Amino acid sequence: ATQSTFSQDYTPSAVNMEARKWFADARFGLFIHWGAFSIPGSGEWVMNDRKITAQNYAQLQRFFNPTAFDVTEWVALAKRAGMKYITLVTRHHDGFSLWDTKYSDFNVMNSPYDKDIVKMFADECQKQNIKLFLYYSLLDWSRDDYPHETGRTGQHSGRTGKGDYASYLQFMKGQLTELLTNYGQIGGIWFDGHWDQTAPEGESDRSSRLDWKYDEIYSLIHDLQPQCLIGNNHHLTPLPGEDFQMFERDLPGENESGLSFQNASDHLPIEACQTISESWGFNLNDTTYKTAQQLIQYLTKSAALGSNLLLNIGPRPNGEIQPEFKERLAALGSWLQINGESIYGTSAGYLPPQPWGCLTQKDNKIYVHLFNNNGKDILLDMFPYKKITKAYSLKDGTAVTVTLRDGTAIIPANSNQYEPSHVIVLETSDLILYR
Ligand code: H79
Repeated sequence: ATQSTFSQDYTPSAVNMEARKWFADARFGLFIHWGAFSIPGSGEWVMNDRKITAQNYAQLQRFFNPTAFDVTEWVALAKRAGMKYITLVTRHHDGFSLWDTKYSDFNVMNSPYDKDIVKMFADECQKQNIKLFLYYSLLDWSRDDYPHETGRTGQHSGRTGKGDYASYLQFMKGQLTELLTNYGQIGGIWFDGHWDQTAPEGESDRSSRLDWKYDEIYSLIHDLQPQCLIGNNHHLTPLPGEDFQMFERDLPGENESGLSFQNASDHLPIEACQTISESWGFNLNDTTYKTAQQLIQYLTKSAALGSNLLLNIGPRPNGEIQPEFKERLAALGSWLQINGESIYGTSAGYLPPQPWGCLTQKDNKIYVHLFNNNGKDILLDMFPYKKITKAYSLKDGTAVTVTLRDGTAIIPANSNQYEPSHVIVLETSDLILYR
C-alpha cells in the first residue's frame, strides 16, 4: 500500500485504544539515555560533535562494560519515583544496539559486558510491574546504507556511497521485529531522528527529503503488537498511524526549545520529555541539576496541560546512577505518594497554567496546584461549576475556605502560608456546560 492509502485508513485497534487510555492516565515515565555514547562523557551526540568516523567510533564497543549496573535497582528507582513506565534508549543515533541483534555487529553482545540489556529490562519491568517503552533512532551515523547524503548530520562519518534506503529499511524492520518478538509486551516505540531529513524547525515546508515509508514500519509494529503505541519525535503534527504526540524539552504550546512549532493534538495522548540535568546522555561537564521543586512543578504543569512527563536520566558508563538523579527521583516519589491523586488519571485544567500555579481535574474535582501565590488571593475566573461542596488541602485534609462569587472561585491568600507545590482540592457540583 502507498503511504497515503494506508495512513488514512489507520484505525487503532480496541487494545490500542485501551493502551492509549492507560498511557494518558499514567502521566509520568523515566527516560534512560545510556549506551556506548555514555563512555566518553560528552553527551550522546559525541560522535557527531567531535566528528569521529564510524570506524573509529566502533572502538567504544570494546569499552562498554557497566560492571556496576543493577537493573533491579534502576527499575525500583523508577517505581519509587511514582513512574508508570520506562523508555529505554535501545539504539541511539550512533547505532550501538543494546540488545542481542543479528542485524548489526555493533551491539552489546560484542562488548565485554556481553549481556542483553533490553532483555534484562524487559524481565525486570515485568517483575516489578512497570511498562517498558523502547526508544529507537531512525537516523544512523554508522551505517553505510542510511541515506546520510540527504541528512543534516553525520556526513563527516567516513561513509561512502549514497546510502540505500531499501537496505536500511530492511535492517530497521529486522531490528524492530526482534524488539517486538523477543521481549514480551512492549508499551510503545519512541522514534527519533526524522528531523535529520527535514528543513529547520519553524520553516513552512518541513516535508522529509526521504520517504521513510512509515506506513510499512508502523503497520509492522501494530501487526506484531497491536497494543504497542507509536510516537515519533519528528516535531510535526502527528502523522497517521501514530498513537501519541511528543514534545521535546517542552510543554505543549510553550516552544521554549525552538523545536515545538506544532500544535498540541486534541485527540492523541501527549508526552513531554525533559532532562533532570542539561544533557540527555552522560556528560562530565553537565553538573546543573534542576531542583526537586522545579521538577515537581514541571510534572504538575505537564498534567495541567494534559500531557505526560518523560523525565530523563543519563547514567554513568559503569552503570552507576548519579546521586543527584536519585535524590530528585526520590523527592518526586515522596511528593506523589501524598499528591498523586492530583496527577494520575487527571486531565488538563479548565484554565491554562498561571503565574501562581495551575489546575488539573478529575471527575468533579479540581486540583489547585499552588507554586507561589506571592501573598495574593487566587482567583479562578469562569469557574465551570455552580457549587463548591468541599475544599481542603490534599496532603492532610485540612479545610480551606473558598468562596464562589459571580462565577469566580476565590482562595484567600491568608488562609494559609502555602509551601510550594501545595495542592488544594475543590469538590464541585452542578457543572456549567458553557458560558
Ligand atoms: O535523544 C535525545 C537527543 O539526542 C535527540 N532527541 C533527544 C530525545 C535529539 N537530537 N537532536 N535533537 C534532539 C535536537 C535537534 C537539534 C537540531 Fe540540528 C537542531 C537538529 C536540527 C537543528 C544541529 C543543527 C543538528 C542539526 C542541525
